[in-house]
Amino acid sequence: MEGKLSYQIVKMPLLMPFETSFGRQFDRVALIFRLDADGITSYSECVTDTDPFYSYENNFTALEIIDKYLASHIPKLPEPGEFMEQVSYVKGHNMAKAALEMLLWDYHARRNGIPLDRYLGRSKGKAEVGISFGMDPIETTISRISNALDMGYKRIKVKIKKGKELGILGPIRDRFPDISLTADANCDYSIKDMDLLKKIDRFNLQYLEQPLGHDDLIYHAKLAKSMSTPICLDESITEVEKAQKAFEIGAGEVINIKPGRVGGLTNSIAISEVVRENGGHCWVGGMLETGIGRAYNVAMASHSNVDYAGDTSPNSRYFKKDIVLNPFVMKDGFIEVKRGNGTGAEVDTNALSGYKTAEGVIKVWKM
Ligand code: OSB
Ligand code: MG
Repeated sequence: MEGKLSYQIVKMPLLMPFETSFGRQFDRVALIFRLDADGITSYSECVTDTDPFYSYENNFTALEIIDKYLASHIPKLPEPGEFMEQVSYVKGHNMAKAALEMLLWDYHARRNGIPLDRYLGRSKGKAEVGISFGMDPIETTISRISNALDMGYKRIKVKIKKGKELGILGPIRDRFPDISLTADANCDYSIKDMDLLKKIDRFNLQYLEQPLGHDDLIYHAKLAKSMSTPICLDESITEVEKAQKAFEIGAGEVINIKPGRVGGLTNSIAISEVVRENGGHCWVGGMLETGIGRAYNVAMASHSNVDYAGDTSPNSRYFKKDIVLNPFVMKDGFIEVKRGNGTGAEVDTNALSGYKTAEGVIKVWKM
């Protein structure tokens, strides 16, 4: 059997800059993988970017880890779960692992002639959609929220940072007293900011996402006990066992499952099981993916263990032109998942070439 694993790096300008507590992003520099095997072509996206600001990984560490340690397992086309066991000796580097694990999900789903969400199992066939707003002048944010609500989004999330939270959340709550609203701090606070964080309780958020350190659970548990707002963990949950520990010590009631952050869809499903067993809630987040990466998130978001609206907004809001020909559209706050076999994404190879800044072949094989 012949096969090839290759990659392209694409630099796609964002329609609007996206500002979080860790910086302002102007483009999405995406690392796209392509697997050709048995006449099947699969694409996946590594959620790393150029900088190690959300996590320690970036496009270059991911490429190196894939090239040096992970790619050698691909020619045998293992099932995704099997692949994850084979590469468990590599510590961390979940985003790199996820990029190949997802390729294998798409490959096997296509080989079996079924859509990815059905191959994952227990699909609801659709995903409830929320939207995440970066930090902008408050009038801009308010008008964007108003548009998003008109479009049918089920939940509004805004980025906050230390010292700016009251000025962001106050005016939004005044203007939209009843909407499902959440805030994401991307680790900007420390436990010493407890008194400030408690002031957030007055805004009646559905949850507060990742207020404290990227690898912290203990102080989140301490904070969760002193706030009425439920805590949602994003950065801190990098493994299935961390999700289990989070529930054991009460570090949060909600988990933002990002398939890229947790090493792929096998671990995403396992984390959703932990959430269900512990009576928590979960939803599927995003990393400003192109239409290639988004498709994996949407498949996971349709899993019946996922009970809250995700950051799975159609990415026409981020890019003027996507690199897939059939990007998801939202209707009445839901995305219908089914579009054909595997992820169903039809990659626009012209658009891909247009955005390309680098490419390479990682491995070619004949068995
Ligand atoms: O923390 O959820 C986050 C984007 C980049 C890095 C981190 C995060 C985000 C988002 C965007 O909130 C969600 C999306 O992809 O629409
Ligand atoms: Mg987050």
